[in-house]
Amino acid sequence: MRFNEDLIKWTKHSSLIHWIQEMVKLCRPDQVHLCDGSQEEHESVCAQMVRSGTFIPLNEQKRPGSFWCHSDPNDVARVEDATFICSKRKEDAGPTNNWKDPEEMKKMLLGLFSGCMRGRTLYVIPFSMGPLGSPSSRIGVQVTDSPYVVASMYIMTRMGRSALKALGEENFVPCLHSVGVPLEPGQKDVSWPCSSTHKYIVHFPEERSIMSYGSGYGGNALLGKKCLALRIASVIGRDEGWLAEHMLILGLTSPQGEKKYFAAAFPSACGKTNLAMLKSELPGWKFECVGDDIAWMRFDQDGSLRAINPEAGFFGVAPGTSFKSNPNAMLAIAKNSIFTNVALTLDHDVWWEGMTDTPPAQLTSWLGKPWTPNDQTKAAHPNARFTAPAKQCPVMDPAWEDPKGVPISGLIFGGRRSSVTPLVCESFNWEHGVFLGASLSSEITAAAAGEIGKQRHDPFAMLPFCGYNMGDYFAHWLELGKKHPGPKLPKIFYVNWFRKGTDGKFLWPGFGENARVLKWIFERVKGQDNADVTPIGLIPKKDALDFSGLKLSQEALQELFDVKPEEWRKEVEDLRKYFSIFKDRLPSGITDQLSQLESRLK
Ligand code: SAT
Ligand code: MN
Repeated sequence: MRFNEDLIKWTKHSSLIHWIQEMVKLCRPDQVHLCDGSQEEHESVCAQMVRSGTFIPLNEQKRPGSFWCHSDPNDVARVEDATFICSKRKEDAGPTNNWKDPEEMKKMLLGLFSGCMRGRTLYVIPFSMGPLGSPSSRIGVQVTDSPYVVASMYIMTRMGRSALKALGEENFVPCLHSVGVPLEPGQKDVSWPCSSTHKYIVHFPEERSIMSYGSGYGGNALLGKKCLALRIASVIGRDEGWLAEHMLILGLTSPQGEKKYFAAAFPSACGKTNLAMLKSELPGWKFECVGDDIAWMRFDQDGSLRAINPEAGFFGVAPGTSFKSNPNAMLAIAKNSIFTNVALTLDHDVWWEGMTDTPPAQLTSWLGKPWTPNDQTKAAHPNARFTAPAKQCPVMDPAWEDPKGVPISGLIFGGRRSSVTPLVCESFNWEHGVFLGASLSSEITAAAAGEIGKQRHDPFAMLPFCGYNMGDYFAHWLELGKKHPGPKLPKIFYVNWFRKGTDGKFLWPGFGENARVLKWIFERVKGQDNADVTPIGLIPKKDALDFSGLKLSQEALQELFDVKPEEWRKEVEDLRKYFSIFKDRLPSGITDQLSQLESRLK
């Protein structure tokens, strides 16, 4: 095939050339396309999807350069049951990951991949997670038969020839992906091909490679994101002494002009994107965004924890996003964006629940069917997504692409808890903070296929994303704090925007008002003496949280910070049971913290 000539012109990386040739032999595509990453190429891939019926172009006047598409109704979220960590030893994947012997898994997958791209084009996407050429960045090369993936990776990563150049002859992460629907001669394609029988999202942490089969959806198919930047990167971070986390990164500037950066972990679809680009309701306090989903963090020589955002775009939950809840996201998606599983308006713009108070009178639903407000179903899927270039967000931090990363002063964990945990609390120290991260639990959201609303433990919001034994991961966190003691070690906080009152309603307005909580956190990292000690951690002293201009009843305030010992004793019991799944891989630091919490509650 002709691509070989280009390939050797583009790179001298012999094992990369060999790997690509092997993948072509295995998958047997009709054509091979090496992605150069140019805008012309992006436009032509999108135009081709318009011709094939995958994409509908949006109204050029309203949303230039943008497209609407809807997936197969069975391919709308990450498939955690079908996600595997295939380390050599089962214990190294740990009790929170699905595991299969790597040799067996590979054998089975090679069977599935064999000839899986017949009738299709195989695209080769070299991509950089992290700014091009930054020593903290990692290069992956994804082979895929999905043009939707190519167009999305163009937005989400730095991809193409520049990434190959940055790679030089260093190691890369091989990422093989197929939608798993070969086309027989004359067979007509569907608009969203995916396998109805086999889905596998598989990671080989020792050889640092990824194979994903059968799904075209975001987290299953854009392999730079959850697969590389979290699951594989967490393993690399463990081995090299840094952290790959499911965290947004934001910069906060006080009215006095002082700036601090924070990184915050929340499970998928718990408001990370909203917090990352928050429009402050507090006069004078300015928020800027470095990233909305993933942080790679390492300590520098001065003992500062520095964070980079490995991504170049946002793959955010659309429903609930509006000019009220997140105006900066709305501006970021004003052009050059891809919308998946939202509703389409008659004049070819997009709509979703929560975008406006009243829905348009007539829509095409995410299922591609006519929809009116009388319909009982939702017009957009609850996990519908926008894909938009980060640089279009009006509040990107000036340092968001700084290869050195930004210095982190505080780390924040949060989950969706209707009771028990208060609006905000601060850990007593690093070890206690790691315990707070490990104790995170949250209600399941539509971001993953599963029982929505059910409470589950989601340590560090990394449950679906940690590429090794979660017990070892806790130990890694504890170890890093020990290695880097001193004034620059970030303080650790826990927040809960989702606590409900006895009436079942949210106690806290959330969104822009979360700025008030961030302000207290800012003051705490500056060393302000405005916290009270409780058995579970430090909470704001009375009147230390700025509630100016906010209508909040005295009872609501009381309930937001209520620490009920009997509830917390239950929590301890539940955590003890949960942590026992890690057996001998649970570090003593965590058990010590649990016992200390228990005795403080007495
Ligand atoms: O995993 S995705 O990238 O599809 C979104 C998420 O769950 O955070
Ligand atoms: Mn996420």
